[in-house]
Amino acid sequence: MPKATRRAGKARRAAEPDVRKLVVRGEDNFFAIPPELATFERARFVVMSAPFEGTVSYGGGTAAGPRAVHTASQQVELFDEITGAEHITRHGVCTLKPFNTRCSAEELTMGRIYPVARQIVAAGKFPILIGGEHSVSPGAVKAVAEGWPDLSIFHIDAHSDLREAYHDDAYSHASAAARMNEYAPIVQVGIRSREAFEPGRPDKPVHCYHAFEYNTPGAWMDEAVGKLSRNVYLTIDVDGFDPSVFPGTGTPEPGGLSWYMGLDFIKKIARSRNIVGLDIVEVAPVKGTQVTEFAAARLLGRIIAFVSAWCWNNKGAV
Ligand SMILES: [Mn+2]
Repeated sequence: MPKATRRAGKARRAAEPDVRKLVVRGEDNFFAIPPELATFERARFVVMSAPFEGTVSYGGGTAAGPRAVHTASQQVELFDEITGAEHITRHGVCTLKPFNTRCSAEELTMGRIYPVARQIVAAGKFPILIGGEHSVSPGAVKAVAEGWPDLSIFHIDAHSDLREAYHDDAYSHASAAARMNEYAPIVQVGIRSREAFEPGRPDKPVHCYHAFEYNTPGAWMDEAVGKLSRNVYLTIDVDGFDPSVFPGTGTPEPGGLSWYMGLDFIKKIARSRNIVGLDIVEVAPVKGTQVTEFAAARLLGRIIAFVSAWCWNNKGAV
Protein backbone atom coordinates (compact mmCIF):
# COMPACT_ATOMS: atom_id res chain seq x y z
CA MET A 1 0.00 0.00 0.00
CA PRO A 2 1.45 3.43 -0.87
CA LYS A 3 2.54 5.50 2.14
CA ALA A 4 0.11 8.33 1.47
CA THR A 5 -2.91 5.99 1.49
CA ARG A 6 -1.83 4.37 4.74
CA ARG A 7 -1.55 7.79 6.37
CA ALA A 8 -4.99 8.81 5.13
CA GLY A 9 -6.45 5.64 6.64
CA LYS A 10 -4.86 6.40 10.00
CA ALA A 11 -6.17 9.97 9.93
CA ARG A 12 -9.72 8.73 9.40
CA ARG A 13 -9.53 6.43 12.40
CA ALA A 14 -8.06 9.20 14.57
CA ALA A 15 -11.05 11.42 13.73
CA GLU A 16 -13.42 8.96 15.42
CA PRO A 17 -12.66 9.12 19.14
CA ASP A 18 -14.07 6.62 21.60
CA VAL A 19 -17.04 8.36 23.23
CA ARG A 20 -15.87 7.16 26.67
CA LYS A 21 -12.71 9.23 26.32
CA LEU A 22 -14.79 12.41 25.88
CA VAL A 23 -16.64 12.10 29.20
CA VAL A 24 -16.34 15.00 31.65
CA ARG A 25 -15.16 13.69 35.04
CA GLY A 26 -15.96 15.36 38.35
CA GLU A 27 -18.90 17.53 39.31
CA ASP A 28 -18.80 20.18 36.60
CA ASN A 29 -21.33 18.23 34.56
CA PHE A 30 -24.82 19.02 33.27
CA PHE A 31 -27.16 19.45 36.28
CA ALA A 32 -24.17 19.14 38.68
CA ILE A 33 -25.06 15.58 39.63
CA PRO A 34 -22.80 13.21 41.58
CA PRO A 35 -20.05 11.97 39.21
CA GLU A 36 -21.04 8.33 39.71
CA LEU A 37 -24.42 9.12 38.09
CA ALA A 38 -22.70 10.80 35.14
CA THR A 39 -20.48 8.01 33.81
CA PHE A 40 -21.13 6.73 30.30
CA GLU A 41 -21.88 3.27 31.67
CA ARG A 42 -24.40 4.45 34.25
CA ALA A 43 -26.16 7.31 32.46
CA ARG A 44 -29.06 6.76 30.06
CA PHE A 45 -28.85 10.33 28.71
CA VAL A 46 -25.65 11.62 27.09
CA VAL A 47 -25.15 15.34 26.37
CA MET A 48 -22.96 16.58 23.50
CA SER A 49 -22.04 20.28 23.17
CA ALA A 50 -21.31 21.94 19.83
CA PRO A 51 -20.35 25.59 20.37
CA PHE A 52 -20.45 26.52 16.70
CA GLU A 53 -21.40 29.69 14.88
CA GLY A 54 -19.75 29.36 11.50
CA THR A 55 -22.63 30.19 9.19
CA VAL A 56 -24.85 32.61 11.19
CA SER A 57 -26.44 35.26 9.03
CA TYR A 58 -27.45 37.92 11.58
CA GLY A 59 -26.81 38.16 15.35
CA GLY A 60 -23.89 36.11 16.72
CA GLY A 61 -23.19 34.58 20.11
CA THR A 62 -24.32 30.97 19.65
CA ALA A 63 -20.76 29.69 20.23
CA ALA A 64 -21.26 30.63 23.90
CA GLY A 65 -24.62 28.81 24.06
CA PRO A 66 -23.65 25.30 25.21
CA ARG A 67 -21.45 26.41 28.12
CA ALA A 68 -24.12 28.90 29.25
CA VAL A 69 -26.79 26.16 29.20
CA HIS A 70 -24.37 23.80 30.97
CA THR A 71 -23.77 26.37 33.75
CA ALA A 72 -27.48 27.26 34.00
CA SER A 73 -28.42 23.56 34.28
CA GLN A 74 -26.45 23.42 37.51
CA GLN A 75 -29.07 25.74 39.03
CA VAL A 76 -32.08 23.78 37.79
CA GLU A 77 -34.12 21.97 40.45
CA LEU A 78 -33.76 18.23 39.82
CA PHE A 79 -37.28 17.28 40.93
CA ASP A 80 -39.86 17.54 38.14
CA GLU A 81 -43.26 18.42 39.57
CA ILE A 82 -45.10 17.74 36.29
CA THR A 83 -44.19 14.04 36.33
CA GLY A 84 -43.68 13.88 40.10
CA ALA A 85 -40.18 12.39 40.16
CA GLU A 86 -36.45 13.15 40.03
CA HIS A 87 -35.59 11.48 36.73
CA ILE A 88 -32.22 13.16 36.22
CA THR A 89 -30.59 11.34 39.14
CA ARG A 90 -32.65 8.19 38.64
CA HIS A 91 -31.43 7.64 35.07
CA GLY A 92 -28.17 9.59 35.08
CA VAL A 93 -26.89 12.20 32.63
CA CYS A 94 -23.42 11.90 31.09
CA THR A 95 -21.70 15.10 29.91
CA LEU A 96 -19.22 14.99 27.03
CA LYS A 97 -16.50 17.57 26.47
CA PRO A 98 -17.48 20.15 23.82
CA PHE A 99 -16.58 19.34 20.22
CA ASN A 100 -13.71 21.20 18.62
CA THR A 101 -15.68 23.46 16.27
CA ARG A 102 -12.81 25.05 14.33
CA CYS A 103 -13.90 23.49 11.06
CA SER A 104 -16.66 23.73 8.48
CA ALA A 105 -20.26 23.01 9.45
CA GLU A 106 -20.18 19.88 7.30
CA GLU A 107 -17.01 18.54 8.93
CA LEU A 108 -18.41 19.29 12.39
CA THR A 109 -21.80 17.67 12.00
CA MET A 110 -20.88 14.75 9.71
CA GLY A 111 -17.23 14.19 10.65
CA ARG A 112 -17.27 14.89 14.39
CA ILE A 113 -20.82 14.84 15.80
CA TYR A 114 -22.16 11.93 13.73
CA PRO A 115 -19.59 9.30 14.84
CA VAL A 116 -20.02 10.22 18.51
CA ALA A 117 -23.82 10.26 18.30
CA ARG A 118 -23.66 6.88 16.55
CA GLN A 119 -21.76 5.39 19.49
CA ILE A 120 -24.30 6.84 21.95
CA VAL A 121 -27.22 5.33 20.00
CA ALA A 122 -25.39 2.00 19.58
CA ALA A 123 -24.92 1.83 23.36
CA GLY A 124 -28.69 2.10 23.80
CA LYS A 125 -28.51 5.60 25.26
CA PHE A 126 -30.43 8.79 24.52
CA PRO A 127 -28.36 11.40 22.61
CA ILE A 128 -28.78 15.10 23.41
CA LEU A 129 -27.01 17.81 21.44
CA ILE A 130 -26.72 21.43 22.62
CA GLY A 131 -25.79 24.11 20.02
CA GLY A 132 -24.49 26.22 18.61
CA GLU A 133 -26.30 27.14 15.46
CA HIS A 134 -28.76 24.78 13.84
CA SER A 135 -26.23 23.48 11.31
CA VAL A 136 -24.91 21.12 14.03
CA SER A 137 -28.06 18.94 13.98
CA PRO A 138 -27.96 16.81 10.78
CA GLY A 139 -25.14 14.51 11.97
CA ALA A 140 -27.05 13.66 15.14
CA VAL A 141 -30.22 13.01 13.14
CA LYS A 142 -28.31 10.72 10.79
CA ALA A 143 -27.00 8.65 13.72
CA VAL A 144 -30.46 8.40 15.28
CA ALA A 145 -32.11 7.52 11.94
CA GLU A 146 -29.64 4.66 11.44
CA GLY A 147 -30.39 3.28 14.90
CA TRP A 148 -34.16 3.82 14.93
CA PRO A 149 -36.23 2.77 11.92
CA ASP A 150 -39.51 4.57 11.28
CA LEU A 151 -38.11 7.89 12.48
CA SER A 152 -39.76 11.26 12.06
CA ILE A 153 -38.62 14.70 13.18
CA PHE A 154 -40.55 17.22 15.25
CA HIS A 155 -39.07 20.61 14.48
CA ILE A 156 -39.77 23.73 16.56
CA ASP A 157 -38.39 26.81 14.78
CA ALA A 158 -39.27 30.29 13.52
CA HIS A 159 -37.53 29.38 10.26
CA SER A 160 -38.33 26.55 7.89
CA ASP A 161 -34.57 26.02 7.18
CA LEU A 162 -35.41 24.10 4.01
CA ARG A 163 -33.20 25.90 1.51
CA GLU A 164 -31.24 23.34 -0.50
CA ALA A 165 -28.17 25.56 0.13
CA TYR A 166 -27.53 29.05 1.48
CA HIS A 167 -24.60 31.17 0.27
CA ASP A 168 -23.48 28.02 -1.61
CA ASP A 169 -23.27 26.06 1.66
CA ALA A 170 -25.54 22.99 1.84
CA TYR A 171 -24.67 22.72 5.55
CA SER A 172 -25.64 26.30 6.43
CA HIS A 173 -27.98 26.84 9.39
CA ALA A 174 -30.57 27.93 6.79
CA SER A 175 -30.38 24.45 5.23
CA ALA A 176 -30.52 22.46 8.47
CA ALA A 177 -34.01 21.07 7.88
CA ALA A 178 -33.22 20.27 4.24
CA ARG A 179 -30.28 18.14 5.42
CA MET A 180 -32.30 16.49 8.23
CA ASN A 181 -35.07 15.78 5.74
CA GLU A 182 -32.68 13.44 3.90
CA TYR A 183 -33.10 11.03 6.82
CA ALA A 184 -36.74 11.45 7.91
CA PRO A 185 -40.04 13.25 7.33
CA ILE A 186 -40.58 16.45 9.36
CA VAL A 187 -43.42 18.19 11.20
CA GLN A 188 -42.61 21.88 11.70
CA VAL A 189 -44.31 24.25 14.15
CA GLY A 190 -43.74 27.92 15.00
CA ILE A 191 -42.69 28.76 11.42
CA ARG A 192 -42.93 32.47 10.58
CA SER A 193 -40.00 33.14 8.26
CA ARG A 194 -39.41 31.22 5.05
CA GLU A 195 -38.58 31.26 1.39
CA ALA A 196 -41.58 31.17 -0.89
CA PHE A 197 -40.85 27.74 -2.30
CA GLU A 198 -39.15 25.04 -0.25
CA PRO A 199 -40.83 21.80 -1.20
CA GLY A 200 -39.01 19.26 0.97
CA ARG A 201 -38.48 15.71 -0.30
CA PRO A 202 -41.36 13.94 -2.05
CA ASP A 203 -40.64 10.63 -0.28
CA LYS A 204 -40.28 12.26 3.15
CA PRO A 205 -42.98 14.93 3.49
CA VAL A 206 -42.55 18.15 5.43
CA HIS A 207 -45.73 19.29 7.21
CA CYS A 208 -45.53 22.94 8.15
CA TYR A 209 -47.77 24.66 10.69
CA HIS A 210 -47.25 28.38 10.20
CA ALA A 211 -47.42 30.56 13.29
CA PHE A 212 -49.74 33.14 11.69
CA GLU A 213 -52.44 30.47 11.46
CA TYR A 214 -51.54 28.18 14.37
CA ASN A 215 -50.55 30.34 17.30
CA THR A 216 -52.95 29.32 20.07
CA PRO A 217 -53.57 25.90 21.66
CA GLY A 218 -56.14 23.79 19.84
CA ALA A 219 -57.04 20.53 18.12
CA TRP A 220 -54.39 21.28 15.47
CA MET A 221 -51.74 20.28 18.01
CA ASP A 222 -53.09 16.70 18.10
CA GLU A 223 -53.30 16.74 14.31
CA ALA A 224 -49.63 17.78 14.09
CA VAL A 225 -48.54 15.07 16.55
CA GLY A 226 -50.70 12.59 14.60
CA LYS A 227 -48.43 13.07 11.58
CA LEU A 228 -45.41 11.73 13.49
CA SER A 229 -44.28 8.12 13.16
CA ARG A 230 -43.50 5.80 16.07
CA ASN A 231 -39.97 7.07 16.83
CA VAL A 232 -39.40 10.82 17.05
CA TYR A 233 -36.34 13.06 17.06
CA LEU A 234 -36.92 16.53 18.56
CA THR A 235 -34.96 19.42 17.05
CA ILE A 236 -35.65 22.62 18.92
CA ASP A 237 -34.40 25.96 17.67
CA VAL A 238 -35.18 28.21 20.61
CA ASP A 239 -36.30 30.97 18.23
CA GLY A 240 -39.40 28.84 17.53
CA PHE A 241 -40.59 29.98 20.94
CA ASP A 242 -41.61 33.60 21.43
CA PRO A 243 -38.65 35.95 22.07
CA SER A 244 -40.19 36.69 25.49
CA VAL A 245 -39.23 33.08 26.42
CA PHE A 246 -35.81 32.95 24.68
CA PRO A 247 -34.70 36.56 24.03
CA GLY A 248 -31.08 35.55 23.38
CA THR A 249 -30.98 34.04 19.91
CA GLY A 250 -29.42 35.03 16.60
CA THR A 251 -32.56 35.75 14.58
CA PRO A 252 -35.48 36.51 16.92
CA GLU A 253 -38.91 36.66 15.27
CA PRO A 254 -42.02 38.01 17.01
CA GLY A 255 -45.02 35.77 17.64
CA GLY A 256 -43.66 32.32 18.57
CA LEU A 257 -44.78 29.46 20.81
CA SER A 258 -45.49 30.22 24.44
CA TRP A 259 -43.55 28.25 27.06
CA TYR A 260 -46.53 26.10 28.01
CA MET A 261 -47.63 25.52 24.42
CA GLY A 262 -44.14 24.19 23.66
CA LEU A 263 -44.19 21.96 26.73
CA ASP A 264 -47.70 20.70 25.85
CA PHE A 265 -46.49 19.69 22.41
CA ILE A 266 -43.58 17.73 23.84
CA LYS A 267 -45.85 16.17 26.47
CA LYS A 268 -48.28 15.00 23.79
CA ILE A 269 -45.41 13.47 21.81
CA ALA A 270 -43.88 11.78 24.86
CA ARG A 271 -47.24 10.28 25.83
CA SER A 272 -48.02 8.83 22.40
CA ARG A 273 -44.66 8.30 20.68
CA ASN A 274 -41.12 7.16 21.47
CA ILE A 275 -38.77 10.17 21.63
CA VAL A 276 -35.27 8.87 20.79
CA GLY A 277 -33.08 11.96 20.40
CA LEU A 278 -33.02 15.70 21.05
CA ASP A 279 -31.20 18.84 20.16
CA ILE A 280 -31.63 22.38 21.51
CA VAL A 281 -29.89 24.97 19.36
CA GLU A 282 -29.40 28.68 18.66
CA VAL A 283 -29.01 29.81 22.27
CA ALA A 284 -27.04 33.09 22.17
CA PRO A 285 -26.57 34.34 25.73
CA VAL A 286 -27.27 38.04 26.39
CA LYS A 287 -24.81 39.83 28.66
CA GLY A 288 -26.32 40.72 32.02
CA THR A 289 -29.24 38.29 31.99
CA GLN A 290 -29.48 34.50 32.27
CA VAL A 291 -33.08 34.24 31.03
CA THR A 292 -32.30 32.44 27.76
CA GLU A 293 -29.80 29.86 28.97
CA PHE A 294 -31.82 29.09 32.08
CA ALA A 295 -34.95 28.55 29.99
CA ALA A 296 -32.96 26.21 27.73
CA ALA A 297 -31.61 24.27 30.71
CA ARG A 298 -35.10 24.06 32.17
CA LEU A 299 -36.47 22.84 28.82
CA LEU A 300 -33.77 20.16 28.74
CA GLY A 301 -34.68 19.03 32.25
CA ARG A 302 -38.39 18.90 31.39
CA ILE A 303 -37.79 16.83 28.26
CA ILE A 304 -35.59 14.39 30.21
CA ALA A 305 -38.48 14.04 32.67
CA PHE A 306 -41.11 13.55 29.95
CA VAL A 307 -39.03 10.94 28.14
CA SER A 308 -38.30 9.09 31.40
CA ALA A 309 -41.87 9.17 32.67
CA TRP A 310 -43.77 8.47 29.49
CA CYS A 311 -41.64 7.12 26.64
CA TRP A 312 -39.84 4.58 28.76
CA ASN A 313 -43.08 3.36 30.35
CA ASN A 314 -45.07 3.78 27.19
CA LYS A 315 -47.65 1.08 26.72
CA GLY A 316 -49.53 2.91 23.98
CA ALA A 317 -49.30 1.80 20.38
CA VAL A 318 -49.27 4.08 17.37
MN1 LIG B 1 -34.49 29.45 13.51
